This record gives sequence, structure tokens and C-alpha cells, in this order.
Amino acid sequence: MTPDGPWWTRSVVYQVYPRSFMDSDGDGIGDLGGILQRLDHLTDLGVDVLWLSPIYPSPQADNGYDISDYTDIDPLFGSLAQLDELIAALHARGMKLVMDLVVNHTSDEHPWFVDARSSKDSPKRDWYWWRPPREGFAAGAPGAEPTNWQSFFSGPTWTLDEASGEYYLHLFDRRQPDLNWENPEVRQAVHAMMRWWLDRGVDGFRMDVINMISKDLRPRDGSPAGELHDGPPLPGSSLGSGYASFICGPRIHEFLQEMHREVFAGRDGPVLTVGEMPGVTVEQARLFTDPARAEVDMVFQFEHVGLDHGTSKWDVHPLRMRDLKASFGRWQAGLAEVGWNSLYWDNHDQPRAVSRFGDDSPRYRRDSATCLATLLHLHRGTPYVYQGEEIGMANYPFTSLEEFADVESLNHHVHAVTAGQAPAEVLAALRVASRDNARTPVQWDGSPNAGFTTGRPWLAVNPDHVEWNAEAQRGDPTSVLAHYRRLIALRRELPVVALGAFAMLLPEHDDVYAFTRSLDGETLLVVCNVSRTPYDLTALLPEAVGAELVLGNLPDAGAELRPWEARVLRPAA
Ligand code: TEU
Repeated sequence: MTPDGPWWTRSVVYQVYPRSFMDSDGDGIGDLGGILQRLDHLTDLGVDVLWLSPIYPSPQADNGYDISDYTDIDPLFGSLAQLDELIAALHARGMKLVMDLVVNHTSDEHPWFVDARSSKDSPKRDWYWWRPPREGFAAGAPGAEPTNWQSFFSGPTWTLDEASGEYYLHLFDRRQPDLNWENPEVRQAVHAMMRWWLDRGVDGFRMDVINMISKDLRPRDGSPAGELHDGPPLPGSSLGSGYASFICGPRIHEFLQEMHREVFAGRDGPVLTVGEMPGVTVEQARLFTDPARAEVDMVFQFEHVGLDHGTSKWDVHPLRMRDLKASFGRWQAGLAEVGWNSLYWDNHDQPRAVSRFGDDSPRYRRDSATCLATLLHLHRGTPYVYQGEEIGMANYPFTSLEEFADVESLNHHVHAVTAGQAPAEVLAALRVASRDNARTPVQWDGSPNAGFTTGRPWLAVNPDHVEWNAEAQRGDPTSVLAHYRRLIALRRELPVVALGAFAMLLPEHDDVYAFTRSLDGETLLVVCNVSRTPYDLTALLPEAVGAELVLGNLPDAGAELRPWEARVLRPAA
């Protein structure tokens, strides 16, 4: 690291989920033309990088995370010419473009898979994972799947291909077959594709579930090498967890180092790589992000977004603040000397943070949204803002199954109801945990479709857009939007925000999240009341008394730390 740190230590990334960002042609689905129309919003916010969720040709089984052509744009979203236009427009504004790289799996309609499926002798057969039925089982019989792994999207990770009598592996939906990274041809094809995008002018990649590309084939209990193994059974299910076989598998570091060598090494100009890594530990993350190892710049970890989960993501519990402190504190400490954190509350897979960790009641919605933002952005790491988060967008008031579109939600409903759970109970879980909460259209203004489309939006606009929208907040210095603007600017202004050392305070406190950041003799004290209970700040943190207010989310800061109040302070020397 240079003394100033790499450029992305001072940067904030903005994630666009194109389907729901802005529709320019009235078909109800967001597109590249729409993004081009709304670039002023990003400039106004002050973000440095735009991360674009997938816009490649796709049957849209998982909204583009099922890709059927890696080097083109789906006509739904526009054209390559428009992407070039977007790259140029962003660069002209001093911003960078990071593309989503989805290479753990393809669509089942990708020509590679179509070819692989066509015959056992296809030269592409080995580009995917094919296995015969479990020994002693007839193809298609219950339990005949080659391993007992449960898919992320419910049911087994194996689907039978009737024609060949073999199963293929898919960690996600059956329309998302996993690529076989053991095969060097697969890796070379991916590297070539990545170089093609960099040559076109993109500035990096967000790598979808990249820590799942190496599957564990090591021999176990005397079995020969090359076999995949069952995982521990999941409670109340005939399936098991395959995590130990594919989360950060044996060759993951080798594959990422090879990718770095083949794709990034020796290139001019700054690039950004962020690996999405469900289940990654802080120890692993330190290896992945150690610059000396040349793997990725940072990873998305999932610990904090799992703290309110019980037996599954559908079993939601309230977050205990001390758990969050323990988790974030460990990640801050673990990547303090080596490596780098990414920081996020929201993305296209997570329910809205203001509803989930904040308080979206009318009284506290603005205050809790700005409080959570302050808490996160003052940590050490690169913050990611997900579209709509900057205007305090909240979960959708779902009331019926017909309102959901997400494959994960719909699959879960089928499986849970088939397994005997009451439909009303399943619906209640979807309401709070469904990914569709994040995917409702961005609320640009108070008009009937929130300024998102002139047509019929593919997913309903949240009725609260009448009050909660970008237009209403743009000129309002007390808005959530204005607060995000200030936080983003602060990171660029103060090196201590970008690089300062992190120290947690009050680790056991249930309602007040406090920490310091310090660099070269400068210290910031950050105090956030993540509750409705007021606290006496003097009693809690005497060092806050007489401190200069660098940034706060409520006017007239005094001795009382009010509900959802957040302050960034410079204590008297
Ligand atoms: O998500 C990875 C992942 O682990 C998901 O299971 C996610 O955590 C889950 O949806 C939360 O409920 C990535 C993408 O971000 C997601 O949109 C894709 O569906 C998935 O990979 C498959 O590509």
C-alpha cells in the first residue's frame, strides 16, 4: 500500500440493479438508456464507481445472474454501443465502471451448456459437472442425486438430464449449471472474456460467488480422488449442507491468483476487483485481499447480514447490537494490517436496511437511515451504496404471493408449503426477507410510477414513493440524500476516514454503537444511537463533551444523544 493507500480506499461505490433503476423505453424494465439519463444523480451524490448488476443476454431466470452470452448486452437492457456510451460518459465525469462477473455458473441456455448437454462425448461435456446417479439408485429416484447438497434456491443442487441419464450440478437454480473450473479450458475462456471487457474500457469486476468456483475433490475415507462428497444433514430435511465442499475450496486461491496473472497483471490504469464470498471467514478474507498475494482487492463478506437469521434466512430474528459490534469489530481488526474491507448494508439480495436494522416508522425513518449510513461509512473499508438506499427506500408492503417475482422467493414458497409449512407463515417470512424488497423500482419522484417508467413496472413501485423520492430530497439539506452526500464527501476530505485505525468502544452496550478512528495524531469519535431510547452522552462517553461536531444527522446536538442520533466528533486534543 502506498502511504495514501490505493485509490479505492477513498472511494464509494454505487450499485445499480439495471432492471429497477430507470426505464427509458417504456417497457417497464430499467435499461442502459435509463442509466444514461440519471447520471447526474450519481455525480450529485459524489460516488466514484458504478457497479452494474448483469446486463448480458440472459433468459432472466435469476434476473441476469444466469448468463447465456458473456460478451454482449441483452436487448432488454440496450446494446454494446450504449454500454460504450456509458463507459465514456462515466469516465468523462471521473467515475469508473465495474461489471458483474458471473462465472461460477452460466445459464442452461448458454451455448457451452447446450453443447455439453447434447452428448456425453461433447468436447464441452467436461466444462460442467456431470455425475451418474448415486450407486444403487435408479436415475430420478428419490435420493439418487450424486450428493445430498441443498441448493441456495431450495431443493437439491442436482438436476437429472433425462437424455444421458446423468445429473448436472447447480448450486443455485436448475437453470444455472455450475462451470467446472478444474478444466483449464473453462478458466482460459473466462480469462479471455474478462480481458475483452477490460479492453473495452471497463474498470473492474464484482465477482459473483467467486469463492464457490473450487469444489473439493480430495479423497476422503479411502475413496479415490475426483469424487464429490455428501455434507452434514440439515435439520428437518433429507438434504445436507455442501458448504465444506464448495465454500473457499482447495484451489480457490490458486484460481484467483491465476486469474490475476492472466487478466490484470501488467495492465495500465486502476482496476477494482471485489469478490462476493458468502461464508468467507475473516482469516480467509485476509488471504484473499493481501496485496502481496495478488488475488482480489476486497471481498463481500456475509457475517453481518446473517446475524438476524435463525435456522435459515427465512427465520428472521431481531439483530442484537452487541453481535453486530463483535462481528464488525473482528473484521475491522482482522483486516487492519493486511487486506481491506468492503462495507455494505444493502444490495439487490438483501431486504432494505432501514426496515431491517433501522426503524422505518414515519417518525424515525429519516433519522435511522442517516444513523445507519453514518455508522457504516465511518468504518475502515470501501462503502457500497445500493440504489435507493441514499433516499431511505424501505421494504415493500407485500400482502400476497402474486406480488413476488424472485426465483429464490418463489422456489422457497413451493418447497416450504410442500414440506407442510402454513402458507401464511411462508408469506410472512417472504415479506421481511425476500430479495424483492430490494428490487422495487427506484423512486425518482412522486408521480404514479415514481418517474421510473412510462409503462407498467415489472415489479410494483412502493406506494410510499409519494413521500419518499429523490426529487423531494434533492434540494432539502436535512434529507437522507443530503446526508449521504456529506458522508461521501467526508471520506474524500479526511484521510482519517479512509485510512484511520479503528477501535471499538462500549462493546457490550445494547443501543449505542461507538468507535474511534485515528491517523497521524488525528482522531474521530463516532457515536450512534441505534435505538429509540435517549442516552446521556456525558455519562456514556465523557470524551465526547466539548468535542467539535464534524458531521451529525440531527440539528442542535447537546448533552443528550437522541433516538437514532449519529455524530462524528473531533475530541478536544
Ligand atoms: O448471490 C449469492 C448468494 O449467496 C445468494 O444466495 C444470496 O446470498 C441470497 O440470494 C441471499 O438470500 C449472488 C447474487 O448476488 C444473486 O443475486 C444471485 O442470485 C446468486 O449469486 C446466483 O448468481
